[in-house]
Amino acid sequence: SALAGCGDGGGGSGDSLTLGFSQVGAESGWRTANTKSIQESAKQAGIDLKFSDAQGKQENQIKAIRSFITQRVDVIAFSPVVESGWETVLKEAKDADIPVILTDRAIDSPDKSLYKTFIGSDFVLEGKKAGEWLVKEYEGQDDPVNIAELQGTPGAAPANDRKAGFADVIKAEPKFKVIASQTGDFTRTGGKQVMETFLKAHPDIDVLYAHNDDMGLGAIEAIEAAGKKPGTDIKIITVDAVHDGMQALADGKINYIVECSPLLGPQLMDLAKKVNAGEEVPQRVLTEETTFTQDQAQEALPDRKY
Ligand code: GYE
Repeated sequence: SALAGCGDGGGGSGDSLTLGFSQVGAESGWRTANTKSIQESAKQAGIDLKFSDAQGKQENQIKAIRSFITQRVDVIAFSPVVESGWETVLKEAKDADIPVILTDRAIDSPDKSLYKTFIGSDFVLEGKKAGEWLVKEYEGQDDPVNIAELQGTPGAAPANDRKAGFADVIKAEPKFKVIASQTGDFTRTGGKQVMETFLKAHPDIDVLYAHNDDMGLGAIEAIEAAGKKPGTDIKIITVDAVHDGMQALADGKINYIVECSPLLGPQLMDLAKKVNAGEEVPQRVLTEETTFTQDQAQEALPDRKY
């Protein structure tokens, strides 16, 4: 521990770094892969990981962070379930001199001194990529395109940003109409249930835009149960590119996936070591990502790690 100049452990353990990590939960395939990446890379990096699962609740994350402060871990990292409401607890960490790393999701506080760095994807860009595919797909057609949207967890950065990026691109063409938009909470069950109600209320949905693969996969079940063909009768765009999503894309049930990488572990461990050593780190570390069509999914599937 960097704090324990005087007698931490003896026996050679004096150099080890303790990282407290508060995870959102286990809502999706993305999250499961992300947790695995963090746990495995902590082990590989020789970092003592204190892992806490918040089960989708901000109050649990705040409790976990407070307990990390009490335990005097060296570094705190967390993936904020929602964007707002973090100032108080992050000030407590700052006062205790424990550096914080935002992982995967951003917070909306203008006070950038509350954390050392933020590693994760550009969710607005992901939404834009989804919209750009749609614009190309319907190029030269004037008929209205009715879109249903399954949003992620209310107040979460990826839900807010994926919605905004998509809306920003499609607004250029009035034929695109979002006729229904609701949260499916990033889960398969959520996606299925909400899609069932969408289908009852709107028999004329042309396109589904789901903020993650899991909700898209749930929606596919609802579409099939309603006697329609996903990928054909209703075109589907999702975000993440986890294994089951990629399989559905390769099978023709999804039409396009915007990738969002969950493999943040190695970079996170690297950043944790640097901030613990007092080294400068960039305020923002972006993840590199691509997109997949059905053909590209067939090609990429055999080598996917998650
Ligand atoms: O896309 C979704 C998960 O924050 C990027 O959270 C993450 C999102 C991911 O539940 O599947």
